[in-house]
Amino acid sequence: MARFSNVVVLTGAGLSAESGLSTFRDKNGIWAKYDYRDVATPEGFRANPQLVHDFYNSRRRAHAGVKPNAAHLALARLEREHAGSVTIVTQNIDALHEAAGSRNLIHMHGELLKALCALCGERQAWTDDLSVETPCPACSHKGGMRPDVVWFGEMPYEMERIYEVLTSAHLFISIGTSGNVYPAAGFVATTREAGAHTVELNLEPSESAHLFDETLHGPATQIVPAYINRLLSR
Ligand code: BJW
Repeated sequence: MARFSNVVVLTGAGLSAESGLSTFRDKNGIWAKYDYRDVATPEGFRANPQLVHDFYNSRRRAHAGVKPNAAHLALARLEREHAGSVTIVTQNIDALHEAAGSRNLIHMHGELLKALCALCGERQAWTDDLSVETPCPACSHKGGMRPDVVWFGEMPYEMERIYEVLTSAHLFISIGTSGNVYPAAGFVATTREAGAHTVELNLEPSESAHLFDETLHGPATQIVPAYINRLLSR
């Protein structure tokens, strides 16, 4: 572990699957029920904002009962016990890393429990349903409220800070992501070029599995705590 001072962890939907949240591209995943163009693009939102609100309202309601699993807890332990730095870059919009106790966390695709006013740019913590009639608490206008998430064609959040941590990483761990969506899918190549040791922990080999120095395949609640135990005891 001594040679891995800076650790960067990229997480995806597979990490939260065993907490009861659906992934996107698995057989029964979200994209098997919805066309991503309707619910996860700015064009889809312009065409039918209420459909998009209903999609995120139902995910926000489902989130109320979910709890972090053993993999989220192991990552929080890594941050607490590792002598160097640990940064989690998550593609997940759920709040399970925070609930597990992770603090150095970047939500690159936004947060389900926040709303953004497209008219005044204000962000708010949000647990209720949203609709086209919801007034913005900051500017009072209706029609501008949207989930604070990053849709296809939009720039993911905090990219400058993310590339800073990626290029100074000694160890890069990718967990529960299929490697289909950029720029996150390109992070392994960036960290490799910068000299990091790269590890994939996923149920099955991802699209980019060949780019990793080490791969471990199985359910996150088993392989993540086991890998982190080994890392911390080195
Ligand atoms: C388990 C498990 C268990 C299951 N244990 N594992 C052509 C080339 C390159 C790029 C593009 C291109 N054409 C278009 C683009 C850009 C586009 C893109 O990548 N498209 C691709 C489809 C090709 N990207 C964008 O538009 C992004 N913005 C952008 O690029 O801006 C310009 C830019 C340029 C340069 C630098 C920086 C920026 C924005 C992407 C926004 C993605 N948004 C979504 C929805 C919003 C959030 C939400 O509603 O939740 O984010 S899409 C969806 O996919 C969601 C996820 O965060 C994201 C990634 O999915 P993830 O997490 O990988 O889930 P799955 O389901 O795919 O995989 C789960 C994995 O877990 C599987 O492997 C399972 O096996 C595994 N698993 N159970 C362990 N128990």
